[in-house]
Amino acid sequence: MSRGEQSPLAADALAGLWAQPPTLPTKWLYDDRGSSLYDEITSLPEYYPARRETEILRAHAAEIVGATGATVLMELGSGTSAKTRLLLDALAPGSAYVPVDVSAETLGSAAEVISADYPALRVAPVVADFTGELPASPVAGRRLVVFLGGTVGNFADEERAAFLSRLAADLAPGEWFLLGTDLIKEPGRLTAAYNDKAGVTADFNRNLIEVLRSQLDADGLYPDDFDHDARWNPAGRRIEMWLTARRDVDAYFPTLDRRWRLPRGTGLLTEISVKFTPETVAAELTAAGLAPSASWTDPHGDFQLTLAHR
Ligand code: AVJ
Repeated sequence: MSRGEQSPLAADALAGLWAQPPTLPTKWLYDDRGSSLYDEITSLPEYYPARRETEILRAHAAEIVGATGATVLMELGSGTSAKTRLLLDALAPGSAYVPVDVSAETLGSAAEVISADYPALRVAPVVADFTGELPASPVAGRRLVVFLGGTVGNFADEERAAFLSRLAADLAPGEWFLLGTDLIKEPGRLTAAYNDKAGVTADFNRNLIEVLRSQLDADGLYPDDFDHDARWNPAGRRIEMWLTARRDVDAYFPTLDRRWRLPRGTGLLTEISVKFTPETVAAELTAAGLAPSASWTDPHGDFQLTLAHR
């Protein structure tokens, strides 16, 4: 990097750490270690969303893919692609799978495993940050873009509206979008899902401090100086993950030539996870310029998949 230029993390740190409240874009939680910790989270007893979404896909994947006639399945934030297999199983032979993820390592190994298990499928991974624009598909064909896991809840309300509108604009008429959303439920179950007994979510959250320390060469930053804190914000209809300082934090970022102070008891907002009702999902898709055509929930009514087309 030439003089005066900043890494993307440095630019985000500069914009977020000194804001009130201090915050950082959630994508920095998902480095290779973070992605693998998130993977662990998905099998925790308290973390129901992944299991519920899998139940829905197990019951309805063929119906969903069949309704679209898509030959290209583009997955945003594909991670390890475990749930995607249920959709891939329903694709016609000769179709393509285009996983899109920020973690090159996660993407590479997932793509390799999928290629080996699905010889009739063309696998064309794209390393990209889809919080910007939708990456162009390396393969031609009618797309079904899927965004699973409830990850759309990581976007704040205005960002989410902008993201959905941009996505709608990038789809051609007749192309499809499948969205996974977690539903509002009893707050105790919501907070438990983000505050597991084994402490995996706490490690996942604190990993952000290690990302900052190692990638920006920071002095005076220690993951153990932060408590993991997951709160339900009923007005914002969202879970908020915070890192709360256990003592006065006084760190130095040589690349930014700046001190960062976080007084004991105050927090850094690291992730939000917005929760929905069937009505808010439909309203948001429609406002973005998409036409919701069907939706499915699990028998507990915990999670929802919604199919929409352009
Ligand atoms: C990956 C965004 C779907 O919000 O439930 C899980 C991330 N963070 N536990 C979510 C997460 C802490 C997860 N998403």
